Amino acid sequence: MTEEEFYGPALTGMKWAEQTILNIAGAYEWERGQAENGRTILYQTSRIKTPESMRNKLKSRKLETDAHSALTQVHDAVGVRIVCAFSDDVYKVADWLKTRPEFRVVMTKDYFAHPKPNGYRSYHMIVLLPTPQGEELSAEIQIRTIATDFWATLEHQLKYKRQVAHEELIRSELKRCADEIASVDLSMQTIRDMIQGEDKNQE
Ligand code: 0O2
Repeated sequence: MTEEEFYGPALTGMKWAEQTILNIAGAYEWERGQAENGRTILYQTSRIKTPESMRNKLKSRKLETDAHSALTQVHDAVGVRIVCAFSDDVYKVADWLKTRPEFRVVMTKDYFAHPKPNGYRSYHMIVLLPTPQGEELSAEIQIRTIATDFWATLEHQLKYKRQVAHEELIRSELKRCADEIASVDLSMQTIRDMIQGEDKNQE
């Protein structure tokens, strides 16, 4: 089933919402004039959730597997991921996004402050955007460090494998890597703060 067949006329507004969020986040550096210390946002990715993945999610929650459910019962049919270098930048970008007039932040989940038991770390925001078609659409913005994005991309592969040899070992190794990544993220942040502190002292 194609996106058009599954989401129907709502797809136009969904694509508009996806592009609007990418444009807003893409303007962060310019609006904040922070480029002199290196880019805060390294890259962004985005997607409209595939009909197959959406139907599986709805099925697993025992919900109707149609477009109406997809757009009202779950919030990540439209998803944008923002990847930063440093942990502090994740919160700077999140705080800035919360002030944007183009959408309303209706929910946040801080998996950095409260990592999942498997080690997943990320900052999630559910936003509501009024579309030019006069509807209100929800979208999920995930903000991560590059190191946690690297981890989540590999861990995500487990989800689509029905049978994985040595699954227990893989999960415990991933958890160990997640903890090491959290520690490296903290050290990198500390080193950056020291370097930038040096700059300020020399001014
Ligand atoms: P995919 O394939 O990335 O789309 P909600 O969407 O708010 O109704 P949910 O799904 O519990 O409820 O929200 P949450 O916790 O914000 O998670 C949504 C998305 O975050 C997931 O979408 C993943 O993209 C990511 N995510 C959450 N937990 C994990 C995790 O443990 N590992 C990885 N790698 N990613 C995670 P989907 O629909 O699961 O998948």
